Amino acid sequence: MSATETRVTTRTFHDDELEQRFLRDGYVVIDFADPATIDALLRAYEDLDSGIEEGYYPSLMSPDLDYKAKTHAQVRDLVWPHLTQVIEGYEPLLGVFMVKHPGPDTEVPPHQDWIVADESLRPTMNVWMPLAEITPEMGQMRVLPGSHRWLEGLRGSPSFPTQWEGVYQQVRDDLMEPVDIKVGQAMVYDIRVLHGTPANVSDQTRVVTSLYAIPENTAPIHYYRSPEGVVEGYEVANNFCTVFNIGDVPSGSKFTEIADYGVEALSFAEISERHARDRRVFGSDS
Ligand SMILES: O=C(O)CCC(=O)C(=O)O
Repeated sequence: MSATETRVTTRTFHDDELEQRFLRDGYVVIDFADPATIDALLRAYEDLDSGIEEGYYPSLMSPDLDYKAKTHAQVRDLVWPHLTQVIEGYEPLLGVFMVKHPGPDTEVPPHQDWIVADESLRPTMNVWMPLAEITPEMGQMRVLPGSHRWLEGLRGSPSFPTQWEGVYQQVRDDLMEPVDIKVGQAMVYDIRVLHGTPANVSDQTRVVTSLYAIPENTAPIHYYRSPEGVVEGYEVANNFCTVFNIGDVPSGSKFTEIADYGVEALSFAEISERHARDRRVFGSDS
């Protein structure tokens, strides 16, 4: 490469083997953080009082803007130095705690995360890192490997129709797989991969930290669907996720409007077939 050429990279991971596993599955589990970082994150979690004592809450959904901004800043400062060693060409967008107090109503059903940046060239990434051991009873992560490549549809607030909503229980129970993530490890994933967590039926609170990252020099965006079913896409500020309240119309510059937005609903047989075909193409034995 000559000195005047610029290298345009669209790869995500520095490491070739991780990159291949990531392209195939949509996620990888890797050794991620040292005990001092985990202790510092736990201290931040304890110091920053969300005021929420029950149920499941990602700090993103707190109505307390000060709590959200402080949580974001602390998680970003502690987690980003580790994530940037693993992926290339990204910048941090939003740091959160994902807290699951014990309770039968704490399932996070299968979903893809909101679109927060253009995904046509590069995926948006998230790192999901337990701060203490997670047993299957505490709300362990489950995924549908490869689904980042073949599920379609826009994702945003307050709610969007999805291709799997009519059959999500069967998809969850028959196709999704548990992901074992030890303390010190993290799941780094393309936010389009279908994922979710069962209820915390243990007697302990589960605390996870999570940091979203978007490609460098990309404008954050958000899709909003009105009660009438009109979808609007907005370019939004970098701090959008810490100041936005779900249900509101986003402020920002509108770049698209789609009347009567809809997606093609898939049957369980169609989802199983896409999943099986994808695993045949990519192979799933390593
Ligand atoms: O923390 C959890 O239980 C679920 C997290 C999740 O699904 C997400 O970060 O999108």
